[in-house]
Amino acid sequence: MNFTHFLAMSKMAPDDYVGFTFFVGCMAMMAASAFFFLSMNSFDKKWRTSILVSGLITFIAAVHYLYMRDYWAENGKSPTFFRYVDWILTVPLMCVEFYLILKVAGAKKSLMWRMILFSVIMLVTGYIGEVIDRPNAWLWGLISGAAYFVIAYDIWLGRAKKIAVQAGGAVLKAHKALCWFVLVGWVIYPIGYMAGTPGWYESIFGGLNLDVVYNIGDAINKIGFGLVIYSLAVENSK
Ligand SMILES: *C/C=C(C)/C=C/C=C(C)/C=C/C1=C(C)CCCC1(C)C
Repeated sequence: MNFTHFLAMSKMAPDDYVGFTFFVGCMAMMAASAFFFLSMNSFDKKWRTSILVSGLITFIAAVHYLYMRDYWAENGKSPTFFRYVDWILTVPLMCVEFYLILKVAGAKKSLMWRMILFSVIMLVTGYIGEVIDRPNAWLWGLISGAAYFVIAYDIWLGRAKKIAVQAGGAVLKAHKALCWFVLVGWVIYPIGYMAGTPGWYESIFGGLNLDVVYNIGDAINKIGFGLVIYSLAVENSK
C-alpha cells in the first residue's frame, strides 16, 4: 500500500456502508489471524495444524480485504476479481479443515479432494456468472448451487458424516458445528450473488448490496469456522 491509497481512504464518505464493511472486515480478519497464530503453540501437537489453517484462512482474507478496501475506495466498484481469488484460496482450505478434524477418525484424503473439487466448481461457475456471462447469471448460479449442494450433502449425510459419528465426542460436536456453518453461513453467498446479478430474483434481493452481504458472510464464516476449531482444540487439550 502506498500514500495515494491512504489518500483514497481518507475520502471515504460517512454514509459509505460498503466501504465501512470492507474496513471493519479487514481489521477483524487481521485480529483473528493474530489470535489464531499466537494461540497455536498452546495446543496439543495434533491440533496445531488445524489452528494454523484457521489463521491462514483469516490471514489470506485480511490481505485480500486490504486490496478490496482500496479498490472500492478508489473505484466505487465491486472488487470481484480479488473476491474470487480470496475464495478460491480460502474455501478449499476450509475443506482441508474438515479433513484435518476427521483424520483422527480415519478420514481419507479422497474425501478432502472431492470437497475441494466441488468447491472449485462452485466458485468458478459463480465467477463466470458474475463476470463473464452475466446475462445467464441465473444458470451459472444454479450450477454453482448444485456443487454447493454436493458439499453440504457429503458433510451432513454422506461419507464425512459417517466418519464423524464413528469418532464421536468433541470431533462429532465440532463437525456438526462446521456443518451448520456450511448450511446456514454459506447460504449468505448465493443471496449476495442474487443481489448483485441480473435474473428473475432481482425483485427479491435487488435491494441488498452484494459486497455488504459477502463481507458479512466472510466475517461469520471465516472467523466463526476458526473459532469452532479453536474450541475443539481447547476441549481436547485439557
Ligand atoms: C470465505 C469464503 C467463503 C466461505 C465463500 C463461500 C462462497 C460460497 C459458498 C459461494 C457460493 C455461490 C453459490 C452457491 C451460488 C452463486 C455463486 C456463489 C459463488 C456466490
